Amino acid sequence: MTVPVAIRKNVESLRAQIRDHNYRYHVLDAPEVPDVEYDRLMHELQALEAEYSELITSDSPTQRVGAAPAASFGTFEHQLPMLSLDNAFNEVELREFHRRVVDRLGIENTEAIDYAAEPKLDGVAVSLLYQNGLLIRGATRGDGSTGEDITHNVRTIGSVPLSLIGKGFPSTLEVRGEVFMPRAGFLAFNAEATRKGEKTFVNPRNAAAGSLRQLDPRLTASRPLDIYVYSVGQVVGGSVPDRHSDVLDQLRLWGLKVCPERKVVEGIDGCLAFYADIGERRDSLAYDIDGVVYKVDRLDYQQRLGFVSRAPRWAIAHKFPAQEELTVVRDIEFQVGRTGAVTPVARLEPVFVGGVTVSNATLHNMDELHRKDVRVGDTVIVRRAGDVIPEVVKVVLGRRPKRTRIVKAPQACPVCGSAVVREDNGAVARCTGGLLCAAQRAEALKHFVSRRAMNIDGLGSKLIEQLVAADLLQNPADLFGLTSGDLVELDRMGAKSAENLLNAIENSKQTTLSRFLYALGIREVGEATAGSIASHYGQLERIMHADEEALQEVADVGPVVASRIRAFFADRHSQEVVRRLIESGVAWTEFEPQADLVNGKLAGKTFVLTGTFAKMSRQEAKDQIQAAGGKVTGSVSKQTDFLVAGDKAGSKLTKAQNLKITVLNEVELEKMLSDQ
Ligand code: I6G
Repeated sequence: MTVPVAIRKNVESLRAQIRDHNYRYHVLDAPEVPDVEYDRLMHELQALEAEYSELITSDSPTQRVGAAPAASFGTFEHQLPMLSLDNAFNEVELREFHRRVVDRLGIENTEAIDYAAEPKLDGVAVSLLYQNGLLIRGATRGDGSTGEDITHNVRTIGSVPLSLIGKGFPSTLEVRGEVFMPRAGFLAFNAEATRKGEKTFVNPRNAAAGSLRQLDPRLTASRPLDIYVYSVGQVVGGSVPDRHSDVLDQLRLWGLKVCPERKVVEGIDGCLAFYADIGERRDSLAYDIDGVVYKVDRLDYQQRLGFVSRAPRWAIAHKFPAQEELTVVRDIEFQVGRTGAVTPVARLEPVFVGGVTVSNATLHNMDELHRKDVRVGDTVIVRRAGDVIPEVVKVVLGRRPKRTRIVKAPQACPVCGSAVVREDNGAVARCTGGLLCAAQRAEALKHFVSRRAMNIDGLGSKLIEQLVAADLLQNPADLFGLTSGDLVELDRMGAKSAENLLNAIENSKQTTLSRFLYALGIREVGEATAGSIASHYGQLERIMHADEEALQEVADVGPVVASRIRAFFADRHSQEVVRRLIESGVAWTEFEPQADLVNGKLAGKTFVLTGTFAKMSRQEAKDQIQAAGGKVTGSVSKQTDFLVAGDKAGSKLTKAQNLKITVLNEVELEKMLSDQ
């Protein structure tokens, strides 16, 4: 049966639309239609292809997960070897690299070298081969000469185009890049695997490698994998631009996804600034990286520089300090947190990881301790990523000594001796001592004074522990009764430090309702929830008297949070603390919420703040926006209404501009706030 021309045309049109949506979603990060519309187009195409199977082509968007499970992977010979990169572990080694480049090229002005810089992703290197614009092969690096044929698996990655778009691509084009699993996808995958009692992955890199190594492409398709391409390999029947940075821009126009953090920098100072900038933002990137890569931008220079053994002379990976290391567990002890949760903590042989020496690592809770089966004497992998508390990732079973000690959950609180109960099916052990427990008291106070809560400068953990131990602080209200006579009795506290601290305590009294609520440390009430509640009610009295049903009208507040808030304010002791705090002079501006905020300009508006502001801190800006009914989130998306950009705004600004989001400066924000 011949297929009617109208059907053929419809199929072609559906494919073109789906490819365009894919490109906008994955490569431009600016989807144009909601997911339901995409799904509708896909279903329509699937239905037509089911009816007219002769229309199916290998690059149809329906054919990502085509192949049946394989018995093993075939091998694939790389036409051009897939090289590795030399590493620089510090500035001296980087400078030596630059010096070699300059000397070999015989260039006088050392700043005259442009480098194309980008983050080095922690994933799996792959090669993608396009023939006449169609993806015909995907392969791993392997030993550099021979890799594994993983075509069926790479085809399942949404951001890998099955066919190139645009014009002028070479008839044979090989691109190389890194397949990775974004952190959010990795955490969600592991959470689901834990829930199902299945194997979890140690880190996103292993998750990406394990997912690509599946013999059944349907399994790979179910994993949240992504790709950034970073160079070209074989190019036949066409050409690419003569600068590496332009090559990447061209690849993007052909539909391939390149890292948005890439940048051309000048000379060694440019490289170092890029390294510092990415290093600072490392933890807020959506994916794990282990360094940055610099490549001499001019391809004619690359050609002149050539290769040494298996690495190019024109590129180097500048590594960040390792985030994972091996060490030995000396002991496992229990710490009591603000809400009484008893957390197992591994005491470790000190080890240098993530740029600092680590001697303690959390084991999170009893479930984790059992699941990971960590014992005293074990060698473990410890991870410290950015400011996150170091954690024990897993035990290296091959190094388990004959004699190890298994640690059981305590029956009594290690600090106050109160009974410990088990919650959440035994996962969480909790001390029942409440504020009678010195540990819970100290933690509640540390939270109360913290930067995002009452923001009392100079009152660190050690000092609070001393004040609690000296019985000078029973609860947050006692802070406002401290005298310089109390303070000078403490270790290493002179009259001047005491005076500074008392000033800081005094200055903290003028606050916002949102900060005050957050500072109270009500269980499940984090900063965002406190902000929503404060905006909704505007006045503390109203919150204290709201019932659970009313509380659930607040965005983000469900039955559990509502019951925690109710229970907190129903408690006589909490009421007393709140009363004393207010009597001591803790104050904020109250407002009429419904009239002001529901009709106010900022109600329902979502803001993202980036860069450095001249007059106010980012936190102050956030507080003011929330107090005016707006919402502040951390990342730019199509849901964002305004990006407020301060000095040195980076990728968020670019993203907002791409998404055509209104960008405000600090002055414009102030005006908007004062117009309320
Ligand atoms: O392993 C690599 C990671 C990132 C690379 C690489 C890269 O560029 C951003 N570039 C080359 C040329 C090579 N390996 C060989």
